[in-house]
Amino acid sequence: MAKSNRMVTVGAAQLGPIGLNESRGEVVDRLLTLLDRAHERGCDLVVFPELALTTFFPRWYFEDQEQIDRFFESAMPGNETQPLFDRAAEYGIGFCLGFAELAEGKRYNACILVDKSGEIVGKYRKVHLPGHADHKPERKWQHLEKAYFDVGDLGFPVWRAMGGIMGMCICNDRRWPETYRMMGLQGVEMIMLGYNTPATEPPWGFEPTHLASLHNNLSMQSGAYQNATWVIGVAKAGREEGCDMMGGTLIIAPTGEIVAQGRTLDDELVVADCDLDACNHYKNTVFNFAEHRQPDQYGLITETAGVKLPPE
Ligand code: ING
Repeated sequence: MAKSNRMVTVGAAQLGPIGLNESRGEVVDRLLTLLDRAHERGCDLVVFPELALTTFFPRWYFEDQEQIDRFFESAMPGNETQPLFDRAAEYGIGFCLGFAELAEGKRYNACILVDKSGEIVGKYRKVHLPGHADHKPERKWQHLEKAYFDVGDLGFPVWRAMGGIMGMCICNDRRWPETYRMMGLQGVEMIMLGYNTPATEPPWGFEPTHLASLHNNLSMQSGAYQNATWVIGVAKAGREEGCDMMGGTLIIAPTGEIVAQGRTLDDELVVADCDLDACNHYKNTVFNFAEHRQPDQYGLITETAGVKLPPE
């Protein structure tokens, strides 16, 4: 197929489990293998999951800070991640990478967008931190993102890259319509996101297995359609240190249609041709925000965090 000049061939690079003691080098080798495959498949862009360099460490309660900090990157690229930047630039492939960022004494669940020349052109820090801040010893596993990470302080930026307007978010962010709308109001054409999502045990305990997929797909498909943008959702999947995490890697068009999806719970590259011009129709019609939105009626959305019930 002749590529339109705004066609981006995307590789959603799903990861299987990362062991608690798996080294950065071992993980980067897996990322490089997926990057090699993306090169063979003619990809322009590769999207890796949330916290793609380590196991999902908020699953455990750690007593002291240096135990926690061994999961964080204080430099990006660092020695272990430099090979990823080098090979991607050699291939002329951009990539999105999720990692735990230690910066100026703050700790973020972050991701970066690196362009085809190997330059970091964008960074996002996760705003919606799910789970709990205190140790819950009674639980099968913890979900201590509120303890280990600071709330992201960069807002929801977008960047002109890959021939279009690109945005990022992370995992729980994908469940909140505000996330997509903030980027939609900046003209976003492709939102890249990674996630680590338990298949049956969200932070509050067991749920029927079919709901994980329903809520994953529903959240991302509606975000795509309601903001006329591509959404690339990439899982860290499989049984990671005893915790079954869902797959469900998806490439979703601005119509809300799933155009490609993951099949396994392992390292897997899911590829699709994404024409950024496919956003134009809905941005100019049903979701022509300037023409149809009434922001003076939406005050509650930014006035309050919680519910304001009507008088009894
Ligand atoms: N994980 C999960 C997510 O939002 C979760 C937490 C699971 C919330 C299931 C609700 C339901 O996908 C992360 N890391 O945010």
